[in-house]
This record gives sequence, C-alpha cells and structure tokens, in this order.
Amino acid sequence: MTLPNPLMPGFSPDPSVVRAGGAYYLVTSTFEYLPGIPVHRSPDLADWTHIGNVVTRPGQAAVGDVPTGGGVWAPTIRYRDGVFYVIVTIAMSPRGCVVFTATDPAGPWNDGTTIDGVAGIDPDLAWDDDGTAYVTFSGLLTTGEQAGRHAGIQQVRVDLAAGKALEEPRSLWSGTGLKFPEAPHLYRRGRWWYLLIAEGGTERGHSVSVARGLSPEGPFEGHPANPVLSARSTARPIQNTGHADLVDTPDGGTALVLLGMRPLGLTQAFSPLGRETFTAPVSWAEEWPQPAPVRLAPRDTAEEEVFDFADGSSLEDPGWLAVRTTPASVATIEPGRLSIIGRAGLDDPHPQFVGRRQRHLCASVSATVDASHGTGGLAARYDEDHWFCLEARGPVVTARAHLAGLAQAWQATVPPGQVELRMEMNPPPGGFSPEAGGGDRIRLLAGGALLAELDGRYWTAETCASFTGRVIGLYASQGTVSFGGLTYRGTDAGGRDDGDAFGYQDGSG
Ligand code: 6LW
Repeated sequence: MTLPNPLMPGFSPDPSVVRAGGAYYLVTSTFEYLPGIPVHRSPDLADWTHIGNVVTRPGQAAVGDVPTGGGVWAPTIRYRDGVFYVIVTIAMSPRGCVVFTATDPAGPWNDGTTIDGVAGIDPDLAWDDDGTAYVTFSGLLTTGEQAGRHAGIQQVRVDLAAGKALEEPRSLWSGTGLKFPEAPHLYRRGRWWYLLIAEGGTERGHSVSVARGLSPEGPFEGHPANPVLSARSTARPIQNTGHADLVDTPDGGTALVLLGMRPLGLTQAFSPLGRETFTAPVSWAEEWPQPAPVRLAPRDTAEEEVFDFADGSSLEDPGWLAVRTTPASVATIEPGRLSIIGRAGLDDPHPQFVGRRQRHLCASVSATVDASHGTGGLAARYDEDHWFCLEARGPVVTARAHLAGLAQAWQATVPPGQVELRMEMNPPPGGFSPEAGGGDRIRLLAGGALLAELDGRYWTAETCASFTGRVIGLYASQGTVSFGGLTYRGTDAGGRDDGDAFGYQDGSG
C-alpha cells in the first residue's frame, strides 16, 4: 500500500496518530498559533480531512504571550473506552503538561487538565491491562531556572482525573547517546512493550530509535542497529526525518507517521514549508519494527481553495490560523467582505493577521483588497522577524521583504479601489548550475504587475531557525482593510501551477 508522501504537506510537525472506530485521527503541533492542535481524520491513512482543532478557546492553551517557538509542542492522541485523549506540553508557558479529552474528535474538546509532576516535553499516554495510566516524556525543561536541562526519557504513573503524577519520575532508556532524546511513544505488541523515541535533534541529524521490554516500566533493551531510521548524510529529498508514531495500516501492516522536511536548491539546504508530516512502511523482523526509508510520493493532483467572502465563505473553516489569538478575534466577515482593523505591524508579536499554511512547493496565493481606509494586504510569515508582504495603502502598493530587522521595499501605484495582490512560489531551476542554488523563487505582483522577485531561502525553516512553516494570509497594520476573497492554488505534481516540470526529483541515495 503506497501512501502519499508528504501525508500532511506544509507546517505539520510532530505528528501523532490513533486508529479508532475504523478511522484514523492525526494531530500536530501549532506553537504560538491558534486554533491549536489540528485534528485530521482519514478512512485509509491516505485521504485526510481537517475536521477540527483541539484548542479553539484561548484559555485552553494560554499561548497569548509565549515567545516565538514556544506554545503547543508535540501532542499525542490516544483513544480509550469511547474517549479521545490528547496530551501535550504548552512549552515556555505556565500551563505545562495538559490532557484534553473529547468523545467527538471534531470537538468541542474540554478545557484540559494540567498534570502536575510531568516536567518536560513530548508527553505520551499509555495504559497497562490493569488500567494504570503511564505518561512517558522527554525530560527537557523549558521554563524556570533550569530551563534547557535535559533528564532523558522519563516516566510516571498518573491519576488522569486528579491531574497528578502518582510518583517521582523514573528514568528510562534514552537512546544511543545522540542529542535530544525525545518524542517517546509506548506500545504494547504481543509480549513486548516497545519504546519508540526520536534522537539527534530536529535538524538534519534527526533519527528514530526503538527499544523493547517486558513491562511498561522497562527495563528496555535498544535495537542492535539503532537508529532504525534516519536520512542523515543521504541525498534523499526528504530530510530531518524523526519524531515518529506507530500505527496499524488498513491492510494489516504497520507504518510510521513522522516529521520531515523537503529542502530545496543545489545543496538541498532550504525548506520553505518547514516540518511536514510523512509516513514510512514498517516491516517486522525478530519481533523488532524495521521502518523503510521515507520516500517522496507527492499527490499528483493540483489543489485549489477559493474563499469568496461575498458568498458566505467564513473563518469557520478549521484551517485558518492567527498568531497568539483566534482568527475570529482578528477578522470579521461583514456582508460580502472580510475586514481587519489594524493596530500593529507584522513585526509585532500580536499582528492582525489571519492565514493558512503554504502546503505546496509550487503555489500561488491571491487576494482582492480594498485599502482605501487603511494599510494592509497579503503577507507570508514565519514569525515577527521573518516575513514578506504586498501592502496596499490607498493608490500605492508596496512589496516588503523583512528579515530580522533588515528591510527592503518596492513601490507601485495602482488605480484607486480594489486591487488584486498575488504571490507565486516555485522551486529553483533543477540541474547542477548556479541558478539552482538558493531557495524557492518568490514573485510579488499587484494588479498583474511584478513588483519584486525574492530568493525564498531567507524565509525557510533553516534560515529562520523555526519550528513552524510558512503561513500566508491577510493582514492590516493600520485603519480598516477589507478583502473580497483569497485563492490558494498549489501542486507538487512536478511543476508550477501551469505544470512546468521542476528539477526536484526523488534522487534518493
Ligand atoms: C518537539 C520535539 C521536537 O517537542 O521539536 O522535533 C519540539 N522535535 O520533539 C517542537 O516541535
């Protein structure tokens, strides 16, 4: 069974999956964005629908003032006795480790119970046959004087209802010694308990390692050939592979869902979309799981999303994101238009911005904007220090590139009234030539006129040192700006929107 890869394109890191009631449910991290923890459902692991989000009310996660890169880190989803559980750490925030529950995974989810005694990240939840609940986590502290200290893989038995650990944390097997042992998941299979972890850090050295024991508390013995999966030092188009979760496939087999990146350019160095969700088949040998290398198999269909605010398109669609607040608190849909009142710039931690994940390497996003009463338009952001935009203000449109304080602008005059703003992103030319260097190629257009072309390497996960990915959307920085609609088109089927081939082949070593 060949699954599409990426399984979940675009900003979808730290995937966790569960099979329940004949369907699959997958969650990912969202950091400082709301709504948090998207829930996708699939009947077959191949076709996924975004059915809702776990965190839809700001109070559930308290990310309003988390630093960039903090917030919702690495949820685990599990199912037991008719209840869905999502356990997660809200990093660099007072909220800590929280368990959310729901009977309907589309929501609403409850306000969440903080679990005292789980000081770390990447919490996993598993139950023994006698109903004992175990939280296994990575002992990295993200708050307090000891922030940054790493105690390896830890475990506690917990009372979920009371929200507390029933013992002091115990140290478990923590991998082969690579940095950052994290993303632990515990599974019972036959007579063995398997402990799957990530190690090596979320960059190019990322890896998956596994151990097994006869008790959920260990001791655990590592697989003799750990790490069992890594793309490090390969020429594979999918890099940084790690942070995995195991799942049974519809055909009775086993697979991993895991994070990875698609770096572009001659030296495969720049990943515009950030960390995405991929999959790899798993075979079993001597009661050990053996993942296959992660192979690129993008869907060969182009994707289009058209939001026309005159026909009732709304912000109800679960794919809209805002920064440290909810989309509905940033934008309103008045008859026929989406309006945003600007109070701060894109370099502010609380921008008036609503956006969607860029999910394809060949993509275009366009919006019709009326900025006769304000300043705003179309922007692509990694964070408040790394963004580019097309900014309309009356009859003037300014393309802006912003990089950690460095800024450049290109201006054009447009006829008064509504103007179409458009961004086009495409991979660099293939082949072994200087032109093939750098990141994707970004074109910024207003009213059909080209204002600027940018080298996308500067807005990638590597350059921005970011946990997230590119989010593209609508904003206002001053006054009131209104939008008639937004259209997203994207494809990874070997070319630009217009189908030109790009030299991005699966050259796996
Ligand atoms: C996550 C950790 C990681 O908690 O990065 O890639 C952190 N691995 O497991 C944030 O995504």
